Amino acid sequence: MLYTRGFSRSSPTEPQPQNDPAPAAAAASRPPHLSAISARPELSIVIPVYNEEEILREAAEGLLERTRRLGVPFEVIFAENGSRDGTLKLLSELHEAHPEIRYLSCGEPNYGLALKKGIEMAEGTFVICDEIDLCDAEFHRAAVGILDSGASEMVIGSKLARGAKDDRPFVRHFATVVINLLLRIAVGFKGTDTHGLKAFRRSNLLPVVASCKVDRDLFASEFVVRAERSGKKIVEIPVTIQEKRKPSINLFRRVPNVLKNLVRLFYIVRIKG
Ligand SMILES: Nc1nc2c(ncn2[C@@H]2O[C@H](COP(=O)(O)OP(=O)(O)O)[C@@H](O)[C@H]2O)c(=O)[nH]1
Ligand SMILES: [Mg+2]
Repeated sequence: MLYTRGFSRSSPTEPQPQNDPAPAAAAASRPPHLSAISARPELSIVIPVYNEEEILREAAEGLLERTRRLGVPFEVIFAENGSRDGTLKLLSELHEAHPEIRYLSCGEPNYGLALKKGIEMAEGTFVICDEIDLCDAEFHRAAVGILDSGASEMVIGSKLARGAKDDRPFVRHFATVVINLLLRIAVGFKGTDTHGLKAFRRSNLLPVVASCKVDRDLFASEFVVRAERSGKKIVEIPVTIQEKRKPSINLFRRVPNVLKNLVRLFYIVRIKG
């Protein structure tokens, strides 16, 4: 496993991850009159959403506009569960209005399960996991560049890496520091952040996703830790975090579940192996 912070370049002698042959085959068999959007997407952006009716439309349409500038066929997958507001109705409207938007809805509120199902539904060569209050197009551009160059198999947008700027309230920044420390102690995590922005080549990381056992807040952590432990080349890039609104769930209400799943993760990773 190679763990790098900041941008890195692959050396010519480094083995390059295998290209997923399916998009090339799809492009070759596509009749010339069909637009790129009818081809399999090159990029899938997966965003779990819960009770987000206030910011969803503006964030989604802003994201579409910025992502179109990348000039590659893409899709945005919203993974919803448990919303009690108009999020689901809005998702249906957005899907009707924009061919790039797809969504799923799966039962009770559960961030990890939604993210996992969203990744499994994604069809792009590259998958980016984002959050509706971030939608960080700069990270998308940088991450796809790194993955495409073969320099890394997974790119993490870190709030704690050198050069990152975390403009969230101190208590939330501190919580990220604490959870990172607990992951280091419990499962030997070597990076600086697991929650939030990440990008990877779909075919390469799907088996890792499938092997994850915990859900809710710690699925994302298990995913990154398992990727690390299975020897994937991971690069962290520092991000600037400017949330568009306060978190939808109170930080302190999340603590019991995070601790419970941390103990589970310790057992699964360290004891069961
Ligand atoms: N599907 C789903 N999404 C969630 C859930 N909780 C939070 N999210 C989404 O996860 C992302 C991050 O949530 P946020 O409340 O900002 O928490 P933060 O990660 O601590 O900043 C947002 O896109 C939320 O809509 C949940 O229970 N289910
Ligand atoms: Mg947030």
